[in-house]
Amino acid sequence: MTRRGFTLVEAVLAALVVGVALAGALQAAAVARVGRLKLAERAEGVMLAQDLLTEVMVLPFDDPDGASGKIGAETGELDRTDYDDIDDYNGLTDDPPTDRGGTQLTTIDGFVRTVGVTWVDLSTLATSSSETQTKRADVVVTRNGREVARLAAFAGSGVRGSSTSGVTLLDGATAVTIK
Ligand SMILES: [Ca+2]
Ligand SMILES: [Ca+2]
Repeated sequence: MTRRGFTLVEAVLAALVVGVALAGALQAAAVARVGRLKLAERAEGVMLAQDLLTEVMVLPFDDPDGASGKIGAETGELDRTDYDDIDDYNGLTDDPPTDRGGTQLTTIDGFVRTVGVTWVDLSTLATSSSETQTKRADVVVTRNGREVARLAAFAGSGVRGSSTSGVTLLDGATAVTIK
């Protein structure tokens, strides 16, 4: 018996093979796209973290009106436009991320920045509940509730000036943690 072409079964099998190959290719493309989006999200998150950490760390170690002995904004300092020392930012939630003037920093939805500031023991870098001469600021960036980037920096009272030249960045302080 001579064969003049594909039987129906062969045609169906061929279509299946093509279909499976196409599905695999589409899945690979989707995975690549998710990977690209994740990278873009991470890059944006790190940028947003660096931006806010810089805003915090250029400020004086203590309030210009005198060290208050507590972490947090002083009386009458209601928002970022009033903040004038590092620890004023403790507890800040920036949602959506904006600069100090209120201009939104990213067009990507879902990003939120938070800041925590604590005293730390300089020798151990452990958090201290009582006043020390060193403060640690942590900026955490999340997107849709998931942590994207976290940056931390340390400042010592004796080495701080009014400019960034006095900022003390200890080993590991500038390490970017991406999750
Ligand atoms: Ca202050
Ligand atoms: Ca303060």
